[in-house]
Amino acid sequence: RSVNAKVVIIGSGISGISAAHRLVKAGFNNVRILEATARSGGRIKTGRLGEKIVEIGANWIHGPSQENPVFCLARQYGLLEPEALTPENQAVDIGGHPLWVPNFFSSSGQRLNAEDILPAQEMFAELLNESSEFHSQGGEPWSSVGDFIRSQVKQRAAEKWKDVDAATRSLRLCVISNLLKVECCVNGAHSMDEVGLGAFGLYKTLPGLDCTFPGGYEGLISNLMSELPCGLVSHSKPVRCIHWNNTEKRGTPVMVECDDGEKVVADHVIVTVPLGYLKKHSSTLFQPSLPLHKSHSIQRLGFGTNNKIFVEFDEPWWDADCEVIHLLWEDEDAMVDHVPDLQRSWIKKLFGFTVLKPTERYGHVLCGWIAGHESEYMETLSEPEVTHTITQLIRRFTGNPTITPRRMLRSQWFHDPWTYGSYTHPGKGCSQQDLDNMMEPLPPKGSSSQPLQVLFAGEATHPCYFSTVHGALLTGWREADRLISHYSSVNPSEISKS
Ligand code: 6YU
Repeated sequence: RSVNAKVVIIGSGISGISAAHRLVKAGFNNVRILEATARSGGRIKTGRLGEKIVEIGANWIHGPSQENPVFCLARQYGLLEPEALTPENQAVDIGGHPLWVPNFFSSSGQRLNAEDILPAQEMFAELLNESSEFHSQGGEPWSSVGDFIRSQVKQRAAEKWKDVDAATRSLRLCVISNLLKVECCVNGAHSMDEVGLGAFGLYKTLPGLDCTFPGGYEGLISNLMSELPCGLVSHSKPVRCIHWNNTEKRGTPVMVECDDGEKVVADHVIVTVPLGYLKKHSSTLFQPSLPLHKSHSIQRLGFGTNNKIFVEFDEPWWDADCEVIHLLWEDEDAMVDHVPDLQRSWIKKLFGFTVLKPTERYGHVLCGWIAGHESEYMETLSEPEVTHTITQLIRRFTGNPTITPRRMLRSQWFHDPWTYGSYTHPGKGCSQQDLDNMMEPLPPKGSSSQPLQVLFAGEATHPCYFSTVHGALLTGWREADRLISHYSSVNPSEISKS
């Protein structure tokens, strides 16, 4: 059976590709993807640091186990290492918090003992877990995760650490600052003061120990693309405006206007552009404008920046078993996760580095993580400036004035005009309703005009796996299924038997 309805998908990231894949398999023969850039993959983007494969965008399969469609596809395409496929790996359930072996360095050039850090780490982990619970309790005593954590650390430190000497207590509070910065990266937020406490628990994790793609995440994209008909994706084709409820051409209610002037008519459009792009352009992208509840949710949900800075060294300055390096600023016992002066101290926002493993494949490559406005400012600096600042930082924290990186490569997601940031988090005052509003098709329910003219997919539209590749992929399938079930039940005149 084939379906002739014209479906235009805007964006060739994982959600657009997965929607097209599903529709084509179900017999839709008039599907086209319009993609602004010259490549497919969007925020899945594999690059090179010298000879080494590095991920500029998505890094891990979060929760690689049976329920994760990215894991299942990657396994099917043979893209994973044997270890990731083992039942043991799939069964590990750490609630999204990786158990990496850490090394700690301080701003006065000291190596710190992991045992001295542990009480602060444990308290922070406990508070993150508690933060997730307000969602189901139906009340939020503080509006943001940052406010909650700070107030509770003050209270609990006064009780639990009352016999601890002042220097140790101060160090532990510096650890809290560092862990708040880690969370800014995890959430893609400028500060944890901007992440809503009541909605924090909406995000759900899957079992499985996070794994990577040894040949690059883009292998997933190229395998999926190879199963689509040739010419289905038009690259370098930015969309400027989606005219819905369009009466100009009878029968096709949507007209998509491209930057190059081409006008593409469609029965249905699936919009997969990132939330960052919607925040900036939704007032001109849709004609007529979006319903108010939808545009309010677009503004309420958060979309911040998380960037990576890859640095390669001739020799490691960290332990052989180390998986993550934390940099603790000794003047940060006020539990801060943002800096007062971007130009002078943006680098203080970088929480540290993850170590690329295995060493046989990567040599000595670290990935620095930096979120927020400090990260956006970093994007405006030249590569030599960033390299210089990173070099000074490492020399200071190790106390070794000779360490010199061999190469550097950083991402610049905020200055990507088709993304404007990295991924979605629930902002203050957000609730499940905002994610429901994000995925609601146009025209809204109850309207008398032709249904399902504009559908919405993309990571920001997933109710519990937002900010991830598997979430994005599932939203593409969800919107494809919406159309498939529409044509199998409601509108048989659109279906021609082939
Ligand atoms: C994951 C991970 N990961 C790191 C970094 C980033 C992201 N993610 P796309 O943007 O891909 O596609 C849209 C397309 O639309 C695009 O090609 C545009 O060019 C195009 N477009 C835009 N405007 C257009 C126009 N006008 N016309 C035509 N085309 C247009 N996810 O699973 N594992 O390790 C990471 C990470 C630096 C930037 C990530 C990770 C997020 C994913 O990359 C992302 O969700 C999907 O790729 C998006 O696909 P898409 O199709 O929706 O959009 C509470 C709380 C919770 C805490 N959350 C924790 C979760 C942890 C998130 N982890 C992220 C971590 C890393 C490191």
